[in-house]
This record gives sequence, structure tokens and C-alpha cells, in this order.
Amino acid sequence: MRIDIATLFPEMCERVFKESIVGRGIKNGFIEVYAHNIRSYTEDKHRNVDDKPFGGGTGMVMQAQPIYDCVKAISAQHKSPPRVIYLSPQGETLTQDKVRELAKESGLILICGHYEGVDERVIEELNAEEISVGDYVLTGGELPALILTDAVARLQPGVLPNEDAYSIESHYDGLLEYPQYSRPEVWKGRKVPEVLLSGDHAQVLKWREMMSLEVTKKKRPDMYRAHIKTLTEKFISEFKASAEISGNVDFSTLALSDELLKLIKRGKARSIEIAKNSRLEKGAYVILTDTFGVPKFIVIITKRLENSVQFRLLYKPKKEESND
Ligand code: 9D3
Repeated sequence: MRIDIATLFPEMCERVFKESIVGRGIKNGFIEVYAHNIRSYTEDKHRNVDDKPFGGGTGMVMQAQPIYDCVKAISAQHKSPPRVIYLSPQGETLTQDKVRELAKESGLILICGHYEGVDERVIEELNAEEISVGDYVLTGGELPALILTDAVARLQPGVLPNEDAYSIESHYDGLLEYPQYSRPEVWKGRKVPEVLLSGDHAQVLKWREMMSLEVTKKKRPDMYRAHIKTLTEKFISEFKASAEISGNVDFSTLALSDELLKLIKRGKARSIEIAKNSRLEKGAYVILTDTFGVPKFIVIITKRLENSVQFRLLYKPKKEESND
């Protein structure tokens, strides 16, 4: 992949890629990144690239011509038409989904604005998409362009020193990471969690998964809800496929303790205690989740008693059948 940054401060960009992991990726030939000075394309006799806004007002506006010529000169060096992006506080906010999408392109041109903005016509003429890096005000598009470059570069094969980091990342996709610890085992009286010293890799994985859920639930409840929603939708569609159900089904959910879930998995529990005022009735489909809300089983209620329901297990995913 090739990334070109059109800017009034090319040295600022070059300094950053020299020093960073992106710089290593460039040196090792996994990605090409160039910075171009928009000022080199000015046709103004004083080399100006900005002028007063029509209609009056403070500040200066970057003129269309130097930006246009700079982008066209860069485009001509690309084998296939690159995607043109204008870093703008009015753009769509950059997300990891967007980064993954951009990482698949063979070429990107990033336009950095400054002053009070850019003449609107050049953005239209170039059909540039606008991307912001968040809802706060910076002095220019250079730092945003470098953020985008960094995020896209690290997804190019070969750029990250440890490619394994990838598979971990996809496993915890949509969740925050579990906490990490290194030596010493005790620091300022704070111990490393026992399980990490146990050497029991399966237990370590379980702990990390649980911590990942716990941390996300606490720090990013929005991400957590989205994660549970995705898991649940996937779970339901797998159930429907396996049960050859195509129509609409209403599901209730019940969160159960790990102990009770274990009994159910082994076929050793046939009823669940519920509140007197619960509206669960015979024939209802229920998703049983763990205490985090992660779906585990689907059951159908076979009998409603005052404080409990009896059920029949309809669905347990493949991976729930094997382990313990
Ligand atoms: C008239 C002043 N501004 C309205 C608040 C317009 C303005 C234009 C350009 C304000 C800041 C900038 C410089 N910022 C960027 O070019 C920019 C940016 C940002 O400021 N925040 C988040 N993402 C981005 S991407 C480019």
C-alpha cells in the first residue's frame, strides 16, 4: 500500500514516520509513505497558498489550485486511482472499522487543511471523503493524517513486529483487553493475580476472557452492550439454522450462575427458580446466559410452577459440548 500526505508541513510528517513502527514498515518495504509540500504547487508569485475568505471574516482560507495540482500530481504516480481523503473536523469520525476498510486500498492520498479551512470547491472537485479523528479542535490536519497513517500501516502484513498480536486482536474484537502484568511478582505490595503464575494455560485463557468482559462492562458499557448484542444475534441465528426454524421467534433471557449452567450442560438440572411475578409461561423460548449476559443455551419452557419453571434443552453450541 502507498500513502501520500499533501501538507504545508511535510517535514513534520517525515519526522514522525522516521521514528515510529510505521518507519520500520517503510524501511522493510511493507508500506510506502510520502509527504508532499502543497506550497511547491502554488502558481502565486509570492508562493502564497491562502487568501482572505469571500464574504469577509477572520483568518485565511487555503486556495483550491495548489491543493488540486498537488493531488493530481500524486495521483499520476499511482498505478490505480487512489482514494482521496480530506482530514476535516466535519468528517465522519475514524473508527477501527473504517481503518480496516482503508487498509485494503492500494493507495490513499491524505489532504491536510490549515488556517480556517480549505476552499470548498477543491474538496468537491476531487470528490474527497472527509474524515475526522474525534470531536475536539486541532490546529491542522497533519496529526490526524499521521494518526490515520499509523492505524492503517499497522494492519499491513509485515509491519507489526509480532504478527500474533493480530489473532489475539481478532479474538477480543469489540472488547477491551485484559490487564497485563510483568516482573516483579510483587510491586509496592501489589501482587500479580495468582492464576497468571500458575502455569495453567487453560485457566489463564479463561481468566483473561473474563477480565476482558469485566473491564469492558465497567469502562465501556456501550461497547459491552454492542458485544453482547452481536453474540446474541449470532447465537440465535445458529440456533435457528440448527433447528430449521425460519420464522420469527420471541426469546426471553435468564442470567444464571456458572454452577447452574454447569449442571444444565451435564443434563443434571431440569428446572430454574424464577420470581413469582415472572411472566414466563409454557412454550416460551429462553436464552440462558452467564452472569455477563453471554448466551450459553436455548431452552423451551415445558411447565410453569409458582416459583420455578421446568424446561427442555433445545440448543447448546458445539464448543459447549466438549470442555468439562
Ligand atoms: C473556523 C474554525 N474552525 C471551526 C471550529 C474550523 C477549523 C478548521 C480546521 C477548525 C480546526 C481546523 C483544524 N483541524 C483539522 O484540520 C482537523 C481535525 C480536528 O481539528 N479535529 C479532529 N479531527 C480533525 S481532522 C482535521
